Amino acid sequence: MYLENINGPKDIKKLKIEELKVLADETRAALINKISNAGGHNGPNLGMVEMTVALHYVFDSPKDKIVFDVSHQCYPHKILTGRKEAFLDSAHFGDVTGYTNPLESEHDIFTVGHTSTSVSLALGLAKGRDLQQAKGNVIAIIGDGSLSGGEALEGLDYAGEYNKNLIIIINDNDQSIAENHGGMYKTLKKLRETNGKSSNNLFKSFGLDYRYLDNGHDVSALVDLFRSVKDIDHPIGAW
Ligand SMILES: Cc1ncc(C[n+]2csc(CCOP(=O)(O)OP(=O)(O)O)c2C)c(N)n1
Repeated sequence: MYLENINGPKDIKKLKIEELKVLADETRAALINKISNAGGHNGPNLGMVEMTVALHYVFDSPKDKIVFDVSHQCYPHKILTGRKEAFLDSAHFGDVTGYTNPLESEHDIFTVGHTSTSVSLALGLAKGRDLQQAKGNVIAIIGDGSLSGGEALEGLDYAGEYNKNLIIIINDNDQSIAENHGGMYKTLKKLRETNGKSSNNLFKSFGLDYRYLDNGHDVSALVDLFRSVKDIDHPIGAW
């Protein structure tokens, strides 16, 4: 078992790419162990397992800052950043909350539960980094449902004219708490149907650079994608 030796991102980086797939499977098993016995957010977290493994493999948290939208999809992140007992051992299920919490870990940047916040929060962190002339990647993760909230749209608009490192991962699983409504969802559908090639591209319209990945559960493809955008010198939306 790899997971028993994982106490933070440094341990994940010791693994080979093929081993990451096994770690993802073990992380998913830990997740299911907790949510099937104690409840919690199922779908958002099951969708994030491989992505979280790849994020911590490529980026250097906490120097690189990962900002989750809503943060209800942070359970794999908690499992991989020193809090696995809260998912493996029923006596410790109550040790962690269902959202990111800086009191729990240096890898959690904000206490948050509202949708549509991650892009703006990440931009604030990026600006702070720039003012201090510091280095590091800032990564915002946002789902398709949260993308239509006003604060997310303001964040994307500002990101379009920002000129330093900012990576926005849009996790478009075509799922939300309820059905998505609004014109942007036609555009997102078109992007999914064309493997990101549709000329009608919401993110490019905001002035962002853009990459598309079809299979968000392919850990090796995710590692390649994240390596290709790590330390980028301008904002980019990675799908
Ligand atoms: C301001 C606000 N409105 C509504 C909610 C309720 N809510 C929680 S998650 C969610 C949608 C999540 O969908 P998406 O962003 O696509 O993420 P996914 O769960 O698919 O990863 C909503 C509306 C909230 N947390 N905050």
